[in-house]
Amino acid sequence: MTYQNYSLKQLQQIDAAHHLHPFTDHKELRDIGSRMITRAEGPFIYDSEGTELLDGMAGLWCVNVGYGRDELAEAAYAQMKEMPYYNSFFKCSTPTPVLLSKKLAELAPKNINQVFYGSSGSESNDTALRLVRHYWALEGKPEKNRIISRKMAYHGSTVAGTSLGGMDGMHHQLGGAVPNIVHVMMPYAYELALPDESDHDFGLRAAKAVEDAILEAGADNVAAFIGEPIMGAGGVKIPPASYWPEIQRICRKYDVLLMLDEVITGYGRTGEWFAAQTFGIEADTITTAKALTSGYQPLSALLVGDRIASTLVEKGGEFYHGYTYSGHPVACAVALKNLEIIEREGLVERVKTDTGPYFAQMLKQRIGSHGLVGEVRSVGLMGAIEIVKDKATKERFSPGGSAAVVVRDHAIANGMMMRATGDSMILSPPLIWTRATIDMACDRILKALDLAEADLRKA
Ligand code: PXG
Repeated sequence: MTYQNYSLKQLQQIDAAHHLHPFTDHKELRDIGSRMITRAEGPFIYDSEGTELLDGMAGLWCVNVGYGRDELAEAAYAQMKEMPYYNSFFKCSTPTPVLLSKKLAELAPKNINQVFYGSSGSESNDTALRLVRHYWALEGKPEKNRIISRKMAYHGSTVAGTSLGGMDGMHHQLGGAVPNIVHVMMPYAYELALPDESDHDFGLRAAKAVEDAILEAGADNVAAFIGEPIMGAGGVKIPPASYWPEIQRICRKYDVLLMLDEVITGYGRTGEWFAAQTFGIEADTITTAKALTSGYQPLSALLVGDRIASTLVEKGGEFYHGYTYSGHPVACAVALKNLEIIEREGLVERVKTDTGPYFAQMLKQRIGSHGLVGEVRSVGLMGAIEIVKDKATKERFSPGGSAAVVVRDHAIANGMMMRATGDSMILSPPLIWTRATIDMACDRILKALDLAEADLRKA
């Protein structure tokens, strides 16, 4: 590639003239110009000006094995040379998705043994929605098709993903969502628990909102409940321990399928291969993408439980659904190698027993005591820092979300790439982070918090 022949300014001008970005105010971007990320190695990314940033977000919650893995490039190269593409329609298959499916069936919870591929989390959620509704139709209950989701959920950006998700701004731009999807409260105690309510009781109340929605519709009209085990884009909202077991109990009681969206939590992030294992829940579908290839190739895998799969196989006939790139051989070759690296380096176990607990401890001890921080929370290597004006009363700076942006800008200026969502600062680093990397991140975040506090208290 010859981008080196262009100056940053030139690239920014071309970017502004021709490139529409995701989730971006284009006027604003055109005024300031994009930061051009040109290189990455291990836990670091580098921009065109040579600035080094510690990547606290693993790209966009995906680069779990870190950057610069020659093995992944070689796996893609070898597969492209041998056979870059063939489809898996029309009674054909190619070897890499076959072998990846076997591997995923081994890693997944034991009731899950089948995989349907796409190229993104959004596509996989579209597949999941189609599949659960099709399941009930095949079972002779086509009216059992309502899906219960949650406010602030993120399930992707296609029409189905947006409809399943609970982001108001996205719905406002949709001009009509997929019908029969309802959204109930999210299980986020820090903001939504009543003054004297314990986390445990709040978790049960948040689960009760799902039961109420089932009763309101009538259980015969409800196909499934969908949720991220930990809400990611909504701000790393970690539910109380009482929540998921209660959701499972409610779903079983009313024969409502349980769909987990593990696009962020899958493949080691929470210290288990899947957060279903972290929370001890059994799901009928698990949507995965992102870290399946550590972001080196676009690939998603919907893991389909035996209950749905056997109906689909035995009673389904042809399922009129699939993508050109379902089971793309190159993406699947990269996924196989990526999973091999995660296993060989013991990254899941390391998050569970070493870096995850250390991350939690450092967030609490070093970041949690800062004057701008209302709460820190984490599971495995997925965490958030809640920015407040007043620790005691939980009062926020106004307008909502503006303070976290100030912290984020200082973080980036001090070598720490983080994301701000609402008033939450988010961390979801590569699983290769060591204790030393966590220390480095905390140093940089503390500096950013100090600088932001000076700005915010002065303003
Ligand atoms: N489900 C979940 C839980 C996700 O986090 C998707 C589905 C959709 O995946 P695709 O591959 O279609 O993007 C996601 C994606 C953010 C951010 O700002 C998060 C995502 C995507 C873009 C931005 O945190 N998550």
